[in-house]
Amino acid sequence: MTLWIATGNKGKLAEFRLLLKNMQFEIKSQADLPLFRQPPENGATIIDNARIKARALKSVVPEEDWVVADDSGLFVDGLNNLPGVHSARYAGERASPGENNAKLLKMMQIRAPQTRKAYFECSLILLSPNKEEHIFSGQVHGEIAKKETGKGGFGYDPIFVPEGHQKTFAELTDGEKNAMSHRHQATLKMIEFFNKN
Ligand code: ITT
Repeated sequence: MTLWIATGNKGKLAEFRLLLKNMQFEIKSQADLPLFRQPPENGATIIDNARIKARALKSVVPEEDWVVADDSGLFVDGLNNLPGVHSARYAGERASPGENNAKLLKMMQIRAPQTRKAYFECSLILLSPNKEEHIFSGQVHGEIAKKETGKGGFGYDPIFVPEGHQKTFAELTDGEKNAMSHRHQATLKMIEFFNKN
């Protein structure tokens, strides 16, 4: 069996490979299809966006294959839950992770909210060979750091300190982040689904 991961984000893909390493299926990603272009992610929620990505990839892979798409975001209490569904493009359409992090830290300075609480949420849309849809979600809670720290991970990892820790996700090892991440929580539910079916 083959599971396609509908992501162009190398950080996410690396995490999925680690999280799914004990599963029996072959893993492929849209990077194996150089001509594939992701459609615009214009959904109102992260579930909508995951569905857009999963359906687009499903339409071009062999019919007997499974597809999973991840849409995720960072929801910051003191910023009315922004960047949320806009996490990838918070500082503009082609913003780099550094630019998104800088904008978020700046917004925290300007708004000076009483709390720095935030959470990452990940929603997975899994499509079976006959396009049945299964949804799995996971969250990890924590706080926004005062500055960027650490070189590991990707995206907002240098400014997110998970609850009960003093280090940002980017300062933890891949294994440490994976053990508690939103993506891990959602992927565990997907693994449970595969093991039951
Ligand atoms: P794909 O759509 O191709 O999967 P993407 O990077 O555009 O890749 P999203 O649309 O899901 O992914 O956007 C999520 C944003 O949140 C993006 O900027 C990520 O870098 C960030 N993000 C998601 N999960 C993260 C994590 O585990 N650590 C840090 N940042 C994360």
